[in-house]
Amino acid sequence: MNEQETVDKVFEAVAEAAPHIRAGILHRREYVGEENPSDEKQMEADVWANELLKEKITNIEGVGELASEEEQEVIECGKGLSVSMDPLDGSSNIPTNNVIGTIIGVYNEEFPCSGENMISAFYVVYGPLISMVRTEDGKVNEYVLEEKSGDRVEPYIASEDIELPEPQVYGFGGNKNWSEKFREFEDEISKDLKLRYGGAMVGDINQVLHQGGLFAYPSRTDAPEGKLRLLFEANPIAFIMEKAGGSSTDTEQDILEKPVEGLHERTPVFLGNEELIKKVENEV
Ligand code: AFP
Repeated sequence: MNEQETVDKVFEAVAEAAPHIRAGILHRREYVGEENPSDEKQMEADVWANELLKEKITNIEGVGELASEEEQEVIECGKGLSVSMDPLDGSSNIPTNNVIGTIIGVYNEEFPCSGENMISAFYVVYGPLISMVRTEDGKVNEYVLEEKSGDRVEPYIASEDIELPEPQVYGFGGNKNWSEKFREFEDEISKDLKLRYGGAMVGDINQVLHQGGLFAYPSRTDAPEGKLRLLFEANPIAFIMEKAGGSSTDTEQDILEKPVEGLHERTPVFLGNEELIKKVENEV
């Protein structure tokens, strides 16, 4: 199987799992009393989505290893591409029934490796519909999933060759612990753009992708590296944003060029229209 065929198989496996993940949340909304490798409380749904996707992805021929936000170590499963996953992004939105997602990155290098080795990325949004945004032939396409009989899921193209439009919205996380400098930056941005922040990266990013603007989870006074994980959240979304004509930074360098030291390391993240990323690099 060549690399593209493997990427397509991973996409199909995630599409097939997505309706089950959403349906399974109903009875898995309690915290399990454990923490994930980033010291965050795990919900039953986090553990379950991780197991479901792990089973599917590690069985794909052409996948050599899988790294998950919910697993301490890399799982070796054969020869081939490396897949990263955040099985349920934004699971603290589950109790209030707000948007959550799944984020996948595919690399042609062993973990831990930088975003420069990424060859494909996609994310699922569990909203009123289940949609999947993926990179394909250097473009960004959005699919809507329709469940058919049995286990079949049909992805229908909803938006093709998505390009970031003129900036309209922004969403910044971590506001209780922003630096003074970042507060001033936010104050300025809020004069031009409409605030849209929901607390799940995929949901907030999906708005920026469709409406243009800036998503950020900056360095916090109590957490200099911010909250988001480089491998599981920042890199795949940066890859998608850049293919949609946008850009990314940690304030000093392109997210995708950042060297990776640890599997679960965090980074400040800024993603969106190029002119806004330049503004971040000049002012934050
Ligand atoms: P959870 O998975 O713990 O809900 O965290 C979601 C997330 O990693 C990311 O999806 C959000 O952008 C960010 O954290 C939200 O963080 P705040 O709760 O600090 O706003």
